[in-house]
Amino acid sequence: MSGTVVIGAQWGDEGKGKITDYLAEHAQVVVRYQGGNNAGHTVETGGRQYKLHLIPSGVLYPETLNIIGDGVIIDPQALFEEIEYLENLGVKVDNLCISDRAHIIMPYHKVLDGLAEEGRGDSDIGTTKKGIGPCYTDKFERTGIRVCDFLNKDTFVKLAGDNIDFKNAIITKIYNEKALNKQQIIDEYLIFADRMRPYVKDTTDVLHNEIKKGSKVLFEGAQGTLLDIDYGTYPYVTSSHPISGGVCVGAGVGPKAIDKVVGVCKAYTTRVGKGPFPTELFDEIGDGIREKGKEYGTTTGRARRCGWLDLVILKYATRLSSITDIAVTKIDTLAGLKKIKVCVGYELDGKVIDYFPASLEILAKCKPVYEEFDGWDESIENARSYDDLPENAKKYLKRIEEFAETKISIVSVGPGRDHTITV
Ligand code: 2SA
Ligand code: GDP
Ligand code: MG
Repeated sequence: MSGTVVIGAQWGDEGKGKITDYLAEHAQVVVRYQGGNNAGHTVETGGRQYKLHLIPSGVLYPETLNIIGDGVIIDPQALFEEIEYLENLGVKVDNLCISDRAHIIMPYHKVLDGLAEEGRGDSDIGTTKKGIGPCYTDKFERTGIRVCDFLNKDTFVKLAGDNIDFKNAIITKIYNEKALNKQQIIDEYLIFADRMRPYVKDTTDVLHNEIKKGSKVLFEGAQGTLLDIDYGTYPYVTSSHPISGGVCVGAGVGPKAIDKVVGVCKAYTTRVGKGPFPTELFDEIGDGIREKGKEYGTTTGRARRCGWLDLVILKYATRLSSITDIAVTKIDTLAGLKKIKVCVGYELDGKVIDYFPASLEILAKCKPVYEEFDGWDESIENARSYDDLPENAKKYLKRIEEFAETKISIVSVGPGRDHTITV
C-alpha cells in the first residue's frame, strides 16, 4: 500500500502542482479530492509551462491514471476548455476518470457567486467567482446535480429546470438582475453531458482496484490549510476541505489508504483574496517578493499578498493533516535579501501564544513575534543537492524543521521539474 497526500500548508499556491508533478514520476494514479477550477496549479517541464485547474497534475505523464474524485465540483465548460488547452500543447488527456458522484457547477452558481460578492461590498471574500461556494451550498442543501444525474437526460432536465426556476427567482427578485435562459442552459449542458460520458466511472471502484493491485497513488490537494472550511480563516475560506482529512470523503478511501502526507510550504507566505494575514508585508520587501516570485493568481491573475514565513501556521497545518514530510518551495525567491524574518509566535495581550486562533477578532490583535536570519546572495536555482545550498539557507531550513517537528524531504529551488532537491 502506498498512498501519498500532497497538501498546501498555507493559503494555497505553495507549489502543490509542481510537487505533485515531481512525485507523479513514481505514481500510477493521481487523484483530485476537493475544490474545482478555482484551483490553479502550474507545472513547468521541458521548457514549457502548463496551467492546470481541474485536471490532476499527473496528466503530463502519459501512463498515469488521473481521477477527479467525488469531492470535486466540475464546471463542464471549464473542463473541456482545459482538455482542449492541454491537447493544443500536445498533452493527451486519455487517462482521465471522473466520479459519477462529483457535483456539477451550473451557470447559475457562477452568476450567484459574482452577485453575492458584489452584494457583500467591502466585506467580500475575494472568491475566484467560479461558482464554488454556491455549488457546494447546493450539494449540502441536497439540491445539487451529481454527475450521474447529469448523464441521465430526464433526471437532469427535471433537476436543472427546478434549480434554474428557483435561482431565477433569487436573481430577479433579490438582485434585480436579468433571469437566465432555462432552455438555452439545458440544451447546452445536454451536449456537455454527452462529451463527459466516456470519462465517467465509479471512481471508488477504479481506485480500490488500483490500490489492491499495489499501484502508488498520489492525492493532490487544491487551495491550502488556511482556506479549509472548518480550520481556515472562516469566512475567508473556500467551501471544501483541502486538509488531508478531505481525502477520505473526497476520494472514497479510508485513512489506511494513506501512509505519507507531504505538506507543501512556500519559504515565505502568500494569500490571494481577502482575510487576515498576520505576517503580511506592506513595504518594498513584500513588493520585491511578489515580483521576483511572480506572485499572481494562476486562475484570476490577481496580485497575491506577500509576507514572511509563519511557523505558527506551519505547525498548525502539520498537526491538522498529520504531515510526515515538508516540501519547502520557492526558497530561490529569497536570495538577495539581507535579513529574512520568520514568525515563531504571536503576541496577544502581553503574552506570547503559539497556536492559531479561531476568532478573527483575536487574530487581528495578534502581533507576530519574529526571529531574524541572515540572508544569502547566491542564486540557488542551480543547486541540485542539499550540500549545494548556501549555509544561511540551510540554517533557515533547519529552523523550519525544528519548529514544525517534521522533516523536510524536498526543497524546490525553481519552477521546473528538475529544480528539485530530495533531502
Ligand atoms: P473560492 O473561489 O470560493 O474558492 O474563493 C474562496 C477563497 O479561496 C481562495 N482561493 C484560492 N487561493 C489561492 N489560490 C487559488 N487558486 C488560484 C491560483 C487563485 C487565483 O492558483 O492562483 O488565480 O486567483 C484559490 N482558489 C480559491 C480565494 O482567493 C478566496 O480567498
Ligand atoms: P499551487 O496552486 O500550489 O499548485 O501553486 P501555483 O501553481 O498556483 O503557484 C506556484 C507558482 O510558483 C507557480 O508559478 C510555479 O511554477 C512556481 N514555483 C513552484 N515551485 C517553485 C520554486 O521552487 N521556485 C520558483 N521560483 N517558482 C516555483
Ligand atoms: Mg494555485
